[in-house]
Amino acid sequence: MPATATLWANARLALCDAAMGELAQGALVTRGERIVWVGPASELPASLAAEVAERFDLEGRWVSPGLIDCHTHLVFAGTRAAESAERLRGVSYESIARRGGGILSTVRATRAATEQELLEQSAPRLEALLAEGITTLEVKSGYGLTLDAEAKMLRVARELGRRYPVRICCTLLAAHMVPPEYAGRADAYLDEVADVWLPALHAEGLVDAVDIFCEAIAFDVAQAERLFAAAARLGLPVKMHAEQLSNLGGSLLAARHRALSCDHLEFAGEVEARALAQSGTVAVLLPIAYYCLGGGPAPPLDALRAAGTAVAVSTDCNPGSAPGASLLLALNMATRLFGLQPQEALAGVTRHAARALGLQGEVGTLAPGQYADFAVWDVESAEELCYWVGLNRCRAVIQAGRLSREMRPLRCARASGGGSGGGEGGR
Ligand code: DI6
Ligand code: FE
Repeated sequence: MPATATLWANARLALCDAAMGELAQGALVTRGERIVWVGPASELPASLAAEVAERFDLEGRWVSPGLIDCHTHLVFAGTRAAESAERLRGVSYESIARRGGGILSTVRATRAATEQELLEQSAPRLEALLAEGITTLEVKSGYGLTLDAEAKMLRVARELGRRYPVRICCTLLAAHMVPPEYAGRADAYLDEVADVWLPALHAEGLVDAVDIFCEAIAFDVAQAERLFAAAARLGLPVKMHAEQLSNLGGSLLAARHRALSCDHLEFAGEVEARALAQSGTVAVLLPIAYYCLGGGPAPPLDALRAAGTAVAVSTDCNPGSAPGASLLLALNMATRLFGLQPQEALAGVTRHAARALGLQGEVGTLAPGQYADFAVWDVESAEELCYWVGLNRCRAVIQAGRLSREMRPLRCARASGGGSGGGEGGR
């Protein structure tokens, strides 16, 4: 039988299992796209060692699952730098939205962009995330707000997933804002999205999940309920932007519908935290948006901890409230601004982020059967991952079993006749 496996030896493994365990002298074996074995190097079965065709010596480096950015609006056109400057002069995010700026300003730019332009403008943001060890990310629509423009955004997201070594989950967020064509007719718009656009886009294979912005400037709880019912009819999971700027009770509805995640949550409290824990809904915290909107209450971390809610951390990469494409920065901010411990933050961009996308059986932990998605870091620990501000210590990225990125070379050798020593070169 030909040797087909790859051994990743001499690693410090952050398993990101339920106990957030680590293996100091660990090894991983991958075959094809999957991990087939993880354990202490000394316990590698001889039968498996015989199958190893290629051996990487990670020289004691720290290895985590590939990071997961579970909430982004990465595909959009233009910027809103001028609005950001206005906010610095004291104009609020909501008042800019109410006069037709904000999200609707990005809607105008995104509608006007061709598919190619949208792809070219979004690619650098994706590249920045990939350089930080991200191997899975979610991309939301929501800047098209016509059937065609929403489809265009989702096709661009799918195309990015084909062109780059990354798994992209596409979320329909047509319920992001009421478009000008439906001004004053939010119910009619929502019903069109739920009853016509969602089935059509789903039939085209463009939708993995459905999201809604539940907020006074966007949609209310009754509208969210109708959208979630439509998603359920198609067997699609749901998510919600909830309790970001006020508390409308969205997260309680999301919990009743067993949403994958409820995101933002600055205005949530103990009742919401318990409801999310009971429904297994992940609380996704978005510290870059919190930072850029300039304060207000922080998400109720103590209540989330007390309730046992799974907490994820994400960039929210978008042109308005979170113009940033750095999950490492979000990690640092989650610890500094929200008080997460580094191990909680690491769980938030691995195992819990996977759950926020319904992918917990596939990614987010280092375990046999999972996709072989992992990142090699020039750091000592999770503490160090959250510690640097604007310094990327990612050394290499492996996505679906393939070395997709090598910032600095790893030591690799082809096993020839059983010789799997750590010699340099060999590739
Ligand atoms: N909440 C957010 O943080 C983003 N969308 C949303 O519903 C902001 C989107 C934007 O300002 O463009
Ligand atoms: Fe968002």
